Amino acid sequence: VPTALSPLAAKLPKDFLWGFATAAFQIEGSTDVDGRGKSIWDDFSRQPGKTRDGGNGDVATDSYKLWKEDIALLKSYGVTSYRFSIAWARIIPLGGRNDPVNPKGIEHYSKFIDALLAAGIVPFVTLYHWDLPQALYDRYGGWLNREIVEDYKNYAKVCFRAFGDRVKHWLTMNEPWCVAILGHGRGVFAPGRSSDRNRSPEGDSSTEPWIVGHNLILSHAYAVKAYREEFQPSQRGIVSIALNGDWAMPYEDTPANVEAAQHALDVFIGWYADPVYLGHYPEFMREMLGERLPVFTTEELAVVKGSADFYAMNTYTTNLCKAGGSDEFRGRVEYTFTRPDGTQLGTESHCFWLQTYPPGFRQLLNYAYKRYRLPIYVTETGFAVKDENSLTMEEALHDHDRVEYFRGMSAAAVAAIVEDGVDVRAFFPWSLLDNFEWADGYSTRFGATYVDFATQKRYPKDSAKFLAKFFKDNIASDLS
Ligand code: GBH
Repeated sequence: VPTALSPLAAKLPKDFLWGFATAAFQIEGSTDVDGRGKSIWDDFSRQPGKTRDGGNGDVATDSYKLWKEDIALLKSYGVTSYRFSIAWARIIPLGGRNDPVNPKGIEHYSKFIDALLAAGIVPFVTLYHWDLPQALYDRYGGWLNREIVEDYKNYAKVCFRAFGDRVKHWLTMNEPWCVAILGHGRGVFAPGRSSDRNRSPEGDSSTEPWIVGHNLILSHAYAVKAYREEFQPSQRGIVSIALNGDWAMPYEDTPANVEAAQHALDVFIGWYADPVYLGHYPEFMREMLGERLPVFTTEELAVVKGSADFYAMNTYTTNLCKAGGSDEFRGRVEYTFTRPDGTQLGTESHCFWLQTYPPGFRQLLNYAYKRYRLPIYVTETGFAVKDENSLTMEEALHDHDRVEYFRGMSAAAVAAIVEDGVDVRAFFPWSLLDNFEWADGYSTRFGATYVDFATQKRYPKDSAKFLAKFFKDNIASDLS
């Protein structure tokens, strides 16, 4: 398989980070081990009808127990970094600022981090990937309540204090859009709130997502302030927030559709990135939501603006955007993958929201770099092969469509770096393993490694081999 960038192109810099990404609830299992508190995903995923196949997070890939195997696997792929998340409820089982810290939780991640470093792998840590301590939801409604800002900050500080001597790359949270919209608008993710009474006994989809988003931004920003004041001067790490966002392309090149595409970017990305990097909500969101969009005080804005050291990009696909939609969660834009001539934009996946389209990724990198003006770390990108779960393992290991996806996405990143001058510093495919895919349960596989859930054995797919070779060939080393 040819993987060289091009005979003339320079190699990626020696300190370019590549590795896989995971999240605690999707891989750990062991939900009642070593003093872990409950998270909002525990009961949610155990409730009938919440996941497609009835799967829950009780075992997942058993990585709380099999962590040494996971590190051996990472090492076999030659990664230089690993992005994983810490379960808040393992560190502070009841979540709050006055609740006790669990030494066993600290110990687990501490030895995990030590083992990564011993294997030459840079730990890249997410503090919050959707597994809110249940106790905070029961106590005051979790992200709906401004109280959480103080509790989240306290949790983050416990982590900075315990791990910051060794962890130099932090993400405060993963994809706040998903927490707000999928958790408190559509109700498809925990805590499952929605105005749709067939789905949820409580919730108000017209107001709650915007309140939750606001509290997520404040929580992020005050945690970063604490890091910068109390830890960064000695620990010298960097911190950001991982934002989901896919490239938005006008369905047809008309002014209305060009505007629609910008509105999609405003709601998916700008909702968070504009306050954090530019110091204000997008004008379009204010227009769309009026008084439903909360307002930052001057003092808060000073904390929010500039509260990230780099841009952390989670991106999977490109959407064709048409004016005239009514869904506020998508910026009142209609999405499609079908071009005006009836052809599909890219290769279909197992997810309704995902097709392969690397040129859009290159455009998104350019857009984010121009607008937010910071180095970009690609903290997630990945593909679920259509109907992979109904294949035999032998068949699934030859994940051709995922190989082609990553071939295209890695080449697009390189083109953005080498030809467009975009400062991209990391690339983390989602995911190391097939794992608990939230509302899809185990019916959708995103792993570059196949997991046989009956035995918990791991088997590299062709895509893992492709990625390992690609980065081995294309990152400069002392030898090359
Ligand atoms: C990531 O989210 C997650 O971080 C990760 O935990 C997950 O396992 C992985 O991707 C694979 O799903 O059609 O308007 O409902 C993916 C980002 C953003 C993708 C929202 C689906 C749906 C938009 N997601 N998007 S909409």
